[in-house]
Amino acid sequence: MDTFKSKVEKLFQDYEELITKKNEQVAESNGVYHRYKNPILTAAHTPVFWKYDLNEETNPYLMERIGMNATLNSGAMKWNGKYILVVRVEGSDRKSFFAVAESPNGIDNFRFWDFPITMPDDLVPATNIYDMRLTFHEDGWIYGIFCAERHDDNAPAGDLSSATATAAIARTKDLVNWERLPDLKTKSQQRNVVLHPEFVDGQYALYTRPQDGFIDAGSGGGIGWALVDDITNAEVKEEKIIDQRYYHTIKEVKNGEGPHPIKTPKGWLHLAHGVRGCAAGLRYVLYMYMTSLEDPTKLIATPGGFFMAPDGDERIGDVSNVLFTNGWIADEDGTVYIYYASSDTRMHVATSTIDKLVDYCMNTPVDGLTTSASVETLNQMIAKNLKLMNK
Ligand code: BGC
Ligand code: BMA
Repeated sequence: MDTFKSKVEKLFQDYEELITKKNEQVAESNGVYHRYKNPILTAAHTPVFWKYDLNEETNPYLMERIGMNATLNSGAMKWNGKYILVVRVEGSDRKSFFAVAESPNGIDNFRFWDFPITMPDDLVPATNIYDMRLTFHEDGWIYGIFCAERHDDNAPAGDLSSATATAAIARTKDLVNWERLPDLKTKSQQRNVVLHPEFVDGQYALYTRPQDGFIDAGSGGGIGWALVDDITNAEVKEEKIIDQRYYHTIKEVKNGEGPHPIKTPKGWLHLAHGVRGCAAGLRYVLYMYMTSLEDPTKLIATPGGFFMAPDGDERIGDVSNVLFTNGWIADEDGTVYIYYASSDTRMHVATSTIDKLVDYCMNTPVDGLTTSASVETLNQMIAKNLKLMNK
């Protein structure tokens, strides 16, 4: 008999089955990284007690009362031996908020903490917040830098779409209680701002992404770098572009830093997203680069092309043709867990190692920016290989 109680039990059973499902590496690989069979988080992974009122008197039909739409662009860190994601959860009302999910192994069994993060507001409350980058800074705080979006009140009456994007800054010691610091002051709008984990010349260092408007990266030029002396009143006075955009590349229209870079003996390893326009809209892919340990504004490796692009089911979602990343974890044994979202809908993991990623960055040919240069690079490799193959 389907009583209210048994229906609730079934909801919880199905939920447990979903979130404890074992994940497996996909067999095919290009040698650089491995994808996994199942997404690690979807809207269905949000707890039953977030969606349903479990009281029979107030919800006799056992209907969802609060809809969850997507789990996407998540910050990541290893913390107390657990793989932690600060997930961008989006409700059916289009608002996103942050919620912590943790896993014992980084690839499956991600479970949300009971409550989402209650993020304090800045002086002017934001309408939406999203895409947090986590940084355990050497000053001892865990920082979250994320985008705060507000309606642009200078827009003509009736324009309900113009908005402003600002980098919001908050810090915590326990991922539950967050201290909100004033939003970053800069000349332009900003998205994809990321805190470097170390002091540089005694200052906080930020990766920035200056933009002309809410969507248009325009004259901003690419991924920037800025030093800030006081993080509790952060202001960008000087911004230097360290990773530029170029015509007819995967980052022609926009690019933005992903998570903060990983320190390796050979340099800082960076993961970023690049955007190009096409008839289907914007296409977002992931790419990598490296900067020097001595001078983190200096590029030392710029592998050409994308590192990962939407594949199979990843291509389809609320905003199709998008891979986006703002979290990765480098484990003690050198394994790297890359957390990425597909099409603004669900979260995935891919694994590689620090050594492989450094090798990828150092030995993937750079983009010569023309078809002739690409063919020349290809010919060189073919000629060398045919010689080896004694042909
Ligand atoms: C969305 C973001 C998106 C941005 C620019 C925001 O309203 O929430 O996901 O990146 O617009 O398109
Ligand atoms: C952006 C990002 C993400 C999103 C992407 C695609 O500008 O900041 O929030 O994944 O657009 O919609």
